[in-house]
Parts: sequence; structure tokens; C-alpha cells
Amino acid sequence: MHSNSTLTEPIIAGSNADFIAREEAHSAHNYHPLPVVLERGEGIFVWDVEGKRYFDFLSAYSAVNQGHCHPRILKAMTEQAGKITLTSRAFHNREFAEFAGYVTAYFGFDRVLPMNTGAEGVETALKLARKWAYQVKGVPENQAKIVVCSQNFHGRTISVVSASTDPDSRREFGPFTPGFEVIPYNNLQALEAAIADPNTAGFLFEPIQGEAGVNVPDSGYIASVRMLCSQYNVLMIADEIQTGIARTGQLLACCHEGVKPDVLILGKALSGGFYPVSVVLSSHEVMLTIKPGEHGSTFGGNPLACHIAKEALEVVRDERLAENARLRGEQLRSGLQKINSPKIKTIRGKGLLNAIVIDESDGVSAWDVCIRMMHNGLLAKPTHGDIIRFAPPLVINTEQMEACIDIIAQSLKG
Ligand code: IF1
Repeated sequence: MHSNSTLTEPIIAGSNADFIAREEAHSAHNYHPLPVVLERGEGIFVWDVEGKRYFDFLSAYSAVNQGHCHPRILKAMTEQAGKITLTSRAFHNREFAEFAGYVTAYFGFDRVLPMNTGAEGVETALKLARKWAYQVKGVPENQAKIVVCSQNFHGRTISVVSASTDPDSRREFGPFTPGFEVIPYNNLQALEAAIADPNTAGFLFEPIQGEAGVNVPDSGYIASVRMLCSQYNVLMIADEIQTGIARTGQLLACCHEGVKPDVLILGKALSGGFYPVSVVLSSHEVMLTIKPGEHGSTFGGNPLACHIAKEALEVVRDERLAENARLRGEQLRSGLQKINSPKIKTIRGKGLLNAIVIDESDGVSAWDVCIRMMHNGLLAKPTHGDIIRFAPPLVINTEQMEACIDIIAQSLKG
């Protein structure tokens, strides 16, 4: 084995550049992060290894809605970690019993199936939809079809990228899982034409497309999706992994149109960023199509995850984070309008899930703007070249948001 001592000795006191060099040398290159190395977080703030403080305008892709290291969730985590962390589902554990009752009542569903990551939650929903199609709807074996939208993002596993239209997500990862049909997003005619096929099991969609650059559908779209899915006996499967848990100014993005999906997938902020926890929520009819031994996960439903997630949901309710997301989102978008910057082509979003499209014609790219914001103490990440997402933790207050709008304005000027 080759060993290079300069690369393996611990970095006692290092700069951002020192840690970046170490990571570059030893990790896979499947990301292109901003050149900042974080070591601490509290609420809406994060600190780098050189002690510089930043406003976090990404929230770990909406996983830390409750703010970094929320004291209540931290306490719940450490208390449970000292009791029991993992039992497997070969035995019952009391935290799962508590959490199952709590999370189903909280979101208004009959039953829950716990997993860990978002992609696993999506995989679970796909498997449930297929089971339901064969057992309940009567689709002939191996004929079940799932309808998805172009520019979707549902995760990184082979089956999930089989439903993707993003070339980067798919290139040289084939062969893919069959059984998906792709239709345009925000297009009800295409949806009706696709799900009229009697072999359709479900329609999997994001109520706002996150990765596509915060693509908000026309008002009425979600309610119409609900109507069409009911009319054609097709499961409406909402991926609210990013939009859920108060991010868009309501508990769920579907709540904006008073809609309850048949299958709801949650992840990310379900744990406030402390632990990977995802769930699939559905009815007795759908959930009971999967029998013992047919699906599961070593860590899914573990006592530590369940205890953390219950506290994380209580924080969302107790601190009225949906309402704060709505108000601070309005403040952010109107503040950005007032800047009246020629660099901003578009401002869009709902609650605290927002994006701006940057005019790059002067040679200053969205990436350049993000680097300037970083120097000015605010962290946000460009996506699809010219789009910058603005999604701070939902605990941000009025004065802090005002300060952030100033930083953004400053950074757009140069
Ligand atoms: C990465 C985006 C955000 C998601 C929805 C499922 C998953 C995600 C709607 C999978 C995950 C992440 C993963 C992250 C980038 C990120 C992302 F830019 F790709 F779109 F948030 F905006 N459904 N989204 O947004 O959940 O398995 O990751 O827990 O680095 O890939 P996961």
C-alpha cells in the first residue's frame, strides 16, 4: 500500500485551502462545491475553518429548515443515543411505535413506511405503486407504468435516474429500469393522455420542481392533478422531500391547493438535518399491499431516527415555521424586486424556496456572483449555470433577512 504522510497526518489548524486540497486528493469528484470548508453551524449561520461566519442560504438543500444544530433536536438526539440507537425491524422498538402514530396524525395519513434517504423513499413509493396496481387496480403482471415529469429530480439510484431526463444523471449509468413514461411538467393535457392508459399505477411529481431551478407550476395545477388521478384511478405520488415540512410557507406544498396526495414522500428536514430519515405515507389500502419480507431497511424506523424526527416535527409546529417561511419569503422576493438589478432576469419561488436567474451577458456568471456573496458572508449555490437558489433555514427573522438582501444587492453590483 502506498502511503503519503503529508496527506494523512491530521490537519490541526488549517485554512480552507488546506482542507480542500486534502479532500480533492482523497475523495471521489462527484461534486463541485464552493471553495469554503464549514466546521460549525447555529441557526441560520455557519462558520468556516478560518472562523468566518456566513448566512446559510442553502440549508443543506432544505434539510435544515429548523436551523443548524437546533438545541431541542440536539437534546432529543443525545438522549436517545444514550438509550438505544438501532434494533432492526426484526424486533419492535418503542420509538417507532410512538413515531408511527405521531407522523401519521401530523400529516393526516393512515400508515407510514420509514426509510433513510430521499431516494429510498422514492424507491419505496414506486414499489408500493406497482404492488397496488397489480393487487388492487388489476394491472396485468409486469405492465405497470409510472408517469413522471421532464426535468424531475427524485434522487440518484438506478431506478430513480431511470425516470430522469437530466443527461448528467444518466450518462453511462444504463441500462435503466423500464416502466416510466415522461411527460412535460405543468401540462394537464399530457397528464390526462398518459394516465388514461389503464396500466398506469401512479403519477410521481414534485409540487415545485427544485433541481429544475425552483420551477413553480401554474396555480391550480396541483388541484387538477388530484382530480385527474382520482378520475383515472391512478395514485397521486407527491415527492415533497424538498418542498415539504414548511419550506414553501405551508406544511406541505400540496396544502397551498388544499390537496392530499395518495402517497406522500418526505425526507431531508424530517430530521432537521441531524440524521437521514425519510418516510412514505399512505392509506391502509395502498400500504398493506406490501407484506412482511417484501421490503425494508436495516436502519429504517430505528429508534434514534424516530426520536429525532418526532422532535424535529414538533419544532416546526411550535415555532410556526410555515408562517415564518411565508412572511420571510414575501420579504425576500419584494426586497429582491426593489434592488432592481440588471443582473436579475427572473425572481421566483414560494415561501423560502426561491431562485433568481442571472443575466450573464456582461461576463459575470451566477458562479461569480456566488463567490462574491461568499466573500460578503452569504452562502448560496448556482444550479443549471445561471440560476441561484435562495433557501435559508426557516428560523430567519426580519432583520436578518434585510441584512441578507443587502449582501445580495452588494454582490450583484460587483
Ligand atoms: C445531491 C437538487 C436539491 C429532492 C427531491 C428526492 C431527493 C431530492 C425532490 C433525493 C434531493 C438533493 C440531493 C442533492 C442535491 C439536491 C437538490 F439540486 F438536486 F435538486 F435539494 F435541490 N426528491 N435533492 O430534491 O433525496 O436521496 O438525496 O436524500 O447532492 O444530489 P436524497
